[in-house]
Amino acid sequence: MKHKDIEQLAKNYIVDTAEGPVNKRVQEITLRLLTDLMKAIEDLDISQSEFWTGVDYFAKTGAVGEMALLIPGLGLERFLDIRADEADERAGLLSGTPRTIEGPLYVAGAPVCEGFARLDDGTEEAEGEILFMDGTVFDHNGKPVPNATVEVWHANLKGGYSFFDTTQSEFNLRRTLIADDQGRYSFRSIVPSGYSCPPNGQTQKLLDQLGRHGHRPAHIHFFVSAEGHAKLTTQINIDGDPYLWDDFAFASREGLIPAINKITDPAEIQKRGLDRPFSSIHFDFQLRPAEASVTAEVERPRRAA
Ligand code: MBD
Ligand code: FE
Repeated sequence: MKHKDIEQLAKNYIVDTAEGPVNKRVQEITLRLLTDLMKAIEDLDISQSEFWTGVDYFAKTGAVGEMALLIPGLGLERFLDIRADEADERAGLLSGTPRTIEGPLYVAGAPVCEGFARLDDGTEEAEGEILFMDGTVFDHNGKPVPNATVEVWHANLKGGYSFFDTTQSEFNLRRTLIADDQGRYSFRSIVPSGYSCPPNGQTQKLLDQLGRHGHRPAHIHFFVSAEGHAKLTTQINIDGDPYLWDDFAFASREGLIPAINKITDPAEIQKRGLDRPFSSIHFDFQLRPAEASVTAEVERPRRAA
């Protein structure tokens, strides 16, 4: 079938059939996606069996709760960020800490702590490397933002996230930090491991067909927000991870890979009340002004506990 005929057919099915009130935006998007899909079926001569395999794939992926994992794996979540960066750039607002994807594993409602928090419940302390991280939240003029909110979440040593990994304690490795009156935050935790897609899951099943791996380098997620500033969604990477520039979700960015320092000085160790060396990361956030909110606040379904 010719593309022109496909366009007419899709319009017949979606537009000409309307007899009640129409949500024009939904109609426009549905028509476009349907038309493009029909063209792909035609151009690639997708068989009926292949078509139903695809339908079943998406149905199962949704049923097991992996749609929001497949999206970053296909690069779509990163693509949305590239477009948000372009919009900020057009508005003259592309500054501050780079954004990078949220991913599917945020959970709202983490305990709120002022200034400092310990994120880990101690169960992996002996096996893991103790991490201290601290920094300041600055505004676009380089002024500290008092009492900024820093939400932080990361994986454990097995690459699992509490809530989704029900073997972990409630809100393990998740906190909402309120920065002090000089915009400073700090926390103690353990250095996380990288995440891997469930090996028998739906996302990995497609990645296998594409000859791709499903690994992420070790990382720590943040939402940084404050009144009058655009909410920042970002991550930092743990430097040295073999997957640092080979992330299945394409989220690594220059500017988000702070130095991780091994602290061996006995005086520093004692000061933290520890008996062995630990790792330390210093990382400052810089927020963009609220006018950037055209692209700042992303609404999506999120888990809450
Ligand atoms: C993660 O931890 C993550 O951050 C993303 C983007 C996808 C899967 C797991
Ligand atoms: Fe993650």
